Amino acid sequence: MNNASPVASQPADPGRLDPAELMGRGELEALQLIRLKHTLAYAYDRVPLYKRKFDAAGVHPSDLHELADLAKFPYTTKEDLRQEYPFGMFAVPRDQVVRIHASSGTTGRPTVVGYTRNDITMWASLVARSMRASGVRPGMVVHNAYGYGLFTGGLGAHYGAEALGTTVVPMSGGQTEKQVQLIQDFAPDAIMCTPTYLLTIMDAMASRGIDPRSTSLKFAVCGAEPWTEEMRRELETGMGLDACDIYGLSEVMGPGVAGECVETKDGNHIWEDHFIPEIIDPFDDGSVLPDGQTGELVFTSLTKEAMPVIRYRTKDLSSLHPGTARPAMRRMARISGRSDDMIILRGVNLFPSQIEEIALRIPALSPHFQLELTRSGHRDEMTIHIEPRPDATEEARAAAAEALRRAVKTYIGSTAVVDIAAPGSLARSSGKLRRVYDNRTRD
Ligand code: DLL
Repeated sequence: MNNASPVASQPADPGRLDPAELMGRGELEALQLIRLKHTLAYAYDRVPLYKRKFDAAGVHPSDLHELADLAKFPYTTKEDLRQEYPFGMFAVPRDQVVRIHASSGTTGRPTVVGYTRNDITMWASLVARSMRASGVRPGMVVHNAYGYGLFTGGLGAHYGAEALGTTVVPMSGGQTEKQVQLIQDFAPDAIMCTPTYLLTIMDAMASRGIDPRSTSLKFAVCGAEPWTEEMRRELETGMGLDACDIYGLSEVMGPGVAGECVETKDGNHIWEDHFIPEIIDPFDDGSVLPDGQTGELVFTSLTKEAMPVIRYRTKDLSSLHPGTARPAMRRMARISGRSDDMIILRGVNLFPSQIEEIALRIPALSPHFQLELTRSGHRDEMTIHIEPRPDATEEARAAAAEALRRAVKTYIGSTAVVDIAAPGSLARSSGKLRRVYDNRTRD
């Protein structure tokens, strides 16, 4: 996509790639095995939870002889991390932990994660690697609109941008008017924020009479929430830039577990010299699935000191594919959703990203939508509240609503009510956008 872009058409500059990005698969796997043996023994010796779990499963770090032996080891879940709240997962004395982050913890206790000084350096280098893959270069100005604070997005992107040698503007999320002003004043080359927040910024520019395509921005590095190829097209054409994905989660590190290459734009390459990915069957017995099949993504860290994670279940649904621009590193398919965010509507499973994909193919519809779930009697209903494009006529709006209703029925199998909302009436994102409002009363 967007192959006409000047940057996308140039080959990557191998002189500046991390040597690990140029390894062959055999060399990479040899490195993984050495690091994995170390990590298993390190976690077992230093974190009581791992010792308990390994002992209960009857496995010992010395049972790992080849990479495939990892499947013998037990999974780690968010629940495990919660039970060790706040610092029980740390493998080093607390005074060696230089930074704490925590997940939002909207349900139950937050999950706390910690970093040694080396962890921070490693994390920054991987965010820098991801940014570079997405087109950002030393010397550029980077506008960072990921939220700063306990969320890993802001500081994670910040340290990565510094490590890459860019000039970082630590704007954080929110204050959209100010974002627009600073983008005009500081002329950044790249922006980092969630895809839905970039949409908010783009709309704010347009409503101030600024052509979003006229700014200095050439690259966007967007992640922290699911998004689609249709949303990429919306942002790229609307803002005249190259938009790439970046993936990560606090428990495993933060942003930069995987990043997308601007020259191929075909999904995130997982930085496998630091993390081993697996795909497992989330609904069955948790067995490991072969590459290409969709299931729950699981990660084992290979170089983390403060908080190693062994077979951490992310709840993110994806699949693994061979590397392209970085041949030895596998790619992950776009996250279709989280297994615990899946909407089950009258027996049909669906994710908001499926609605995004369908809606954005209908020219009169905008990317601004919310899903509302209600129950009348024993029947669950879903209403898609969606804004039309402001210039769409009344007839076009009505036709679009009908087209969306029909496409949802055909491609997803669900009957939905479509409500065309007034332009500008739905909540806008300033970070991770909430798409689903579940108002079903529990029986
Ligand atoms: O969202 C880390 C991050 C910050 C990634 C900035 C990228 C950019 P958490 O708050 O712990 O960490 O949320 C992690 O967000 O399990 C996914 O469900 C979702 N997620 C993150 N990146 C993507 C992405 C950060 N590129 C959770 N596509 C993960 C889809 C994503 N979902």
